[in-house]
Amino acid sequence: MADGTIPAQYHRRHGANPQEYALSTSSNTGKRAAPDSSDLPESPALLEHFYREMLRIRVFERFSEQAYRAGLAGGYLHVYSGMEATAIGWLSCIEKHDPVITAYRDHGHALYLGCDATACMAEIMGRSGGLSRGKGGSMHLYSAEHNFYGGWGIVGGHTALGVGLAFGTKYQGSDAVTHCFFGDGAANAGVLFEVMNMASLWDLPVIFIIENNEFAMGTRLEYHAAETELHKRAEGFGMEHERIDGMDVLEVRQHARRIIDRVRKTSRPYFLEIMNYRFAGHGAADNDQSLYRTPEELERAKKRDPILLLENHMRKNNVMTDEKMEAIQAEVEEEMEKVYADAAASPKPDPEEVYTDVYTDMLPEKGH
Ligand SMILES: Cc1ncc(C[n+]2csc(CCOP(=O)(O)OP(=O)(O)O)c2C)c(N)n1
Repeated sequence: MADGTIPAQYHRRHGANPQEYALSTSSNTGKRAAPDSSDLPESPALLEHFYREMLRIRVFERFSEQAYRAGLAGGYLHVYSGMEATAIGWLSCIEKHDPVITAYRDHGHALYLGCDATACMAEIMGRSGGLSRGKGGSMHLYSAEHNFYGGWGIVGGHTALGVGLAFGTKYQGSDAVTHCFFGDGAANAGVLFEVMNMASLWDLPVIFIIENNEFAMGTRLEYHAAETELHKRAEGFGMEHERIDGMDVLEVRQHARRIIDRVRKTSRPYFLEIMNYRFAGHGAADNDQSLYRTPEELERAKKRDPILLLENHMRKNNVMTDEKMEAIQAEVEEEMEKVYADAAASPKPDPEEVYTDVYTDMLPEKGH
């Protein structure tokens, strides 16, 4: 609406400004002390690293959308724009041997974990140089080398795999912690409740991370969740839980350090809800966002763009000049232009590839 308020039809019963969901505390750890990120002892080099990596995801995905519109990317494409601080702040604190798994909104996680950007783009374009040899597309980035176990399209389904990963590492005697990301919509999937129970019962070192971007496709949180503080669901499973802000990369990092350290030491699962906001449509084919949000709401959310927040932080603390920021932006643009061109030059997979990496009886030599 013109005055920036959210029309009543976008609410069910709470009536609050959807971007003002309360941040709350873990029931088990007392009051949540919000960290003041301006006081964090992060080095200028680390801030520059975060800035560059958030831009890399943002620009990479702009090119991936370009590929989709140009007909170079088939299937689905879901971008992470607005949510970058969550993956980066969190994954900056994990150990190399920690498994990571997520749903189909997976570009940011893959890039930050070190997957080659050209291989990621080639995967999105269905090329043989792709991370999954062009057979998975945007939703199925995967790299065992980086302990990144996908990239999954069945909403909520991969949470069972996440718990399986945690079971596996514990069984092997490793101190690894599994980081299992999923959306607020996925938090309603029945399988999640089954595996939360197992994780708690068996003391599995897994962190369930809800990336609550306030929407499941075009369905707002209030419409799909009877209790909108999703983290509270962990109560029923005797698990520690809390909700934090996911727009400030430094704040995410500070919480991540504390929580990951705790899970590594205790081998107890943790249920975390990170509040962020999706700037783009649900997927590249979501062309009518007016069905579920107003332009004013989006505009207001963009005032807390994670890239902007970090720029402000660096300016305020004299860590980086505007000229330097512009230089990094130009470098990232140049990098991703090349990534796009190189990925597009990668050949399509050999048709024979259709029979590799699949479990089937229907092989040509069997006469099918
Ligand atoms: C089991 C299942 N049901 C429905 C779908 C269709 N679907 C794809 S994405 C999506 C919404 C999921 O939203 P959320 O978990 O919040 O993730 P986000 O897209 O916000 O990252 C749905 C219902 C699906 N892929 N799998």
